[in-house]
Amino acid sequence: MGMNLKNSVLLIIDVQNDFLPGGALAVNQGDEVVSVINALQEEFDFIVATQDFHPADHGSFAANHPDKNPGEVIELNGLTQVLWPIHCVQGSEGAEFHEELNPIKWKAIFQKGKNPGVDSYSGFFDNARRGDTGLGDFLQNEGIMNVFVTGLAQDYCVKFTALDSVSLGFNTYLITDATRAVNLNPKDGDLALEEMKNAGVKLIESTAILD
Ligand code: VGL
Ligand code: ZN
Repeated sequence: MGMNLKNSVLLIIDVQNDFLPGGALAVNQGDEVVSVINALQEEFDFIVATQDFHPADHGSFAANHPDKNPGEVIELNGLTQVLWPIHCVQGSEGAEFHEELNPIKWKAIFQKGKNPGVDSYSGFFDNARRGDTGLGDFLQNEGIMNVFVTGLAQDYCVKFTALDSVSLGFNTYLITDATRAVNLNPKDGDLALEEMKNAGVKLIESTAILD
């Protein structure tokens, strides 16, 4: 192992069927992260997953706004909101984790996006930074100091989770080959990497841990 992983969490963001090829909000090559994450899981004692988990009437779904299409931007209760296809609805197959992702060592699953009035990209807080999933306190109470972020999507939930992790004082890494971008605009993934790097997120490849 190339790194000391004491007091570290492997954070797996939203590796759910709707974000994988064939899903409602498919991330290109999103399925390629699964084998990398499974290999990483062998190196960590402490693993936590997040799950995008929307009610059917969620305000981020274009279908819940007359004459709106996915990709359009609206104001939702005072916040700028990109509209998405219906995805990760509570109880649906699309909300389930990829069947090959191994959940055996997971300490907890934090669900987000349950409030229909506000989206929740970060695994820590909703986009208004009012609702708190409890993930930050959970990690702090467990003595976690280092957060290694993986999963989907690089330019949305992964980015906002990593930025919040830094802001909460965690030493934060993004494992770049364990994430993929939606790329609504073709450069979004690269811009997200830049933004995370500038905020103090350390970009590493899985080989830094697996070698
Ligand atoms: C996500 C868009 C909408 C994500 C979730 O997991 O990155 N993106 N909901
Ligand atoms: Zn969502």
